[in-house]
Amino acid sequence: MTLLIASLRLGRLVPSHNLTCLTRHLSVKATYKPGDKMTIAGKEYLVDHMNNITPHLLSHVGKNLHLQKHHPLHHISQRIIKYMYGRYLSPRGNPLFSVHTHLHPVVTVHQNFDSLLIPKDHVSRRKSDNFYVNEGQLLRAHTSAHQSELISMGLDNFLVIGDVYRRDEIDSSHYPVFHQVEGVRLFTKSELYGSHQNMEEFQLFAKGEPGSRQPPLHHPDTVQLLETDLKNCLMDLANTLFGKEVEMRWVDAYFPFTHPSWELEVWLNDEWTEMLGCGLIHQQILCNSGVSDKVGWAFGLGLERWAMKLYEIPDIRVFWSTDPGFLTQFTFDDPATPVKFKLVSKCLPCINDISFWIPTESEFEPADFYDLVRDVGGSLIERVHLVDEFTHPRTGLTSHCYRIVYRHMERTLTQEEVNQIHHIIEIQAADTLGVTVR
Ligand code: FA5
Ligand code: MG
Repeated sequence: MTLLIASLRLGRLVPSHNLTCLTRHLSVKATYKPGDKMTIAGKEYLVDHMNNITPHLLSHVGKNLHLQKHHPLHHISQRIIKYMYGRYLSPRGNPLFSVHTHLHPVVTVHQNFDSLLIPKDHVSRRKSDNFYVNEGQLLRAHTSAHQSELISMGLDNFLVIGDVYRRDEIDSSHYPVFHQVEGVRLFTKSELYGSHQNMEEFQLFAKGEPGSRQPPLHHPDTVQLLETDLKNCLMDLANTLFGKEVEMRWVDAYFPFTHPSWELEVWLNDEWTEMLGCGLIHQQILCNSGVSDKVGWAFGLGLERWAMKLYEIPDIRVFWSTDPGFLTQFTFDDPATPVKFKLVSKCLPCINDISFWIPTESEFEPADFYDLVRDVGGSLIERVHLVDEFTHPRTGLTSHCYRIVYRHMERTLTQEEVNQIHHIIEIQAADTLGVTVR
């Protein structure tokens, strides 16, 4: 990353006459070429043509905010663990759930997609949506990537907590790196129906076609019991963390790996915000993992969203701040300490638009532009989104206009500072994406 940008992030200013040499430096941006080795969280990987991990993104890997002692993501994950430990106990009074917080973020395409029955042509596999290391490996897009291997290892009740990576748009509740908590709970027939006197009369599965090779479908009673246990678990978690009055609602959803599936939304920053996805684990996944005699549920929640609600943090970028004004607000040992985040200063944003013609012969993806903007502007980028698109009636050329909202977390940026970064983005976009800035 250049001196200019690094200095801006540290809150210092570099005189504008440095701009020419800095932009020249930027245009020979370091990227990995096929055959190169890339070190990710202490492990070396061979890069191929699929690699799209930018240096800026790479600088986030291994930070493990969820493991940093006084970080809000650590506090809230401790509270979720404590809640799950207390809720599900063995007959001897020990917690049923095991907790996995150190699984390496690079996973195989098989783990992230195939093991979860995500079809080969599913849009979620696209290069424009993920950060690939090479053809066979990527930075996990969700903690569900670990479900199958942990179930195969014989685990019935577990949480996975870790960093996940997606080439999403940036706004106050989306960031390309965030943290998820995955919960999985499996039941044998006697665990699910054990409390019924006439357990023999109940069935885990509905009667299928004789001789069918399809995995069995859940019996409607099984669906009912699993759905109730899952939803109560998650609503009680929300009530435990946010209080009894919190407004929430269930929305039907679709995931290839659960059926039925739901999302839980909570009223946050004046809108309904999706806090988690969940559902009953597709029986095929359990059969493939060697446990065809059990049924179960799973959920995946976005830790930042939960922490934003709990601590009233208005912007997801705040979690990456190393500013003492932020971190000292969370310097306490008991994770249950009630605290509401106070914005150190609400610095004003600066908004600049960029318009360009898309090259006719290229497969231009907005995600490539979003990465470029983030790579140049780092944490100064609050939001980048497409505001206008049109095709010229005569030339057939398409133009995109993107709005970039710049905001420093600790001070107000000057228009001149923003113009410098904006100019570098224009040069880089022309250089690396082949667009023609208008
Ligand atoms: C999933 O990732 C599924 N694996 C969840 C799941 C697990 C479903 C197990 C069923 C069974 P989704 O893409 O909706 O689903 O993400 C889950 C949660 O992560 C969201 O509800 C949201 O809270 C959070 N999230 C998603 N994208 C972002 C983002 N860009 N920034 C911050 N949080 C995000
Ligand atoms: Mg979702």
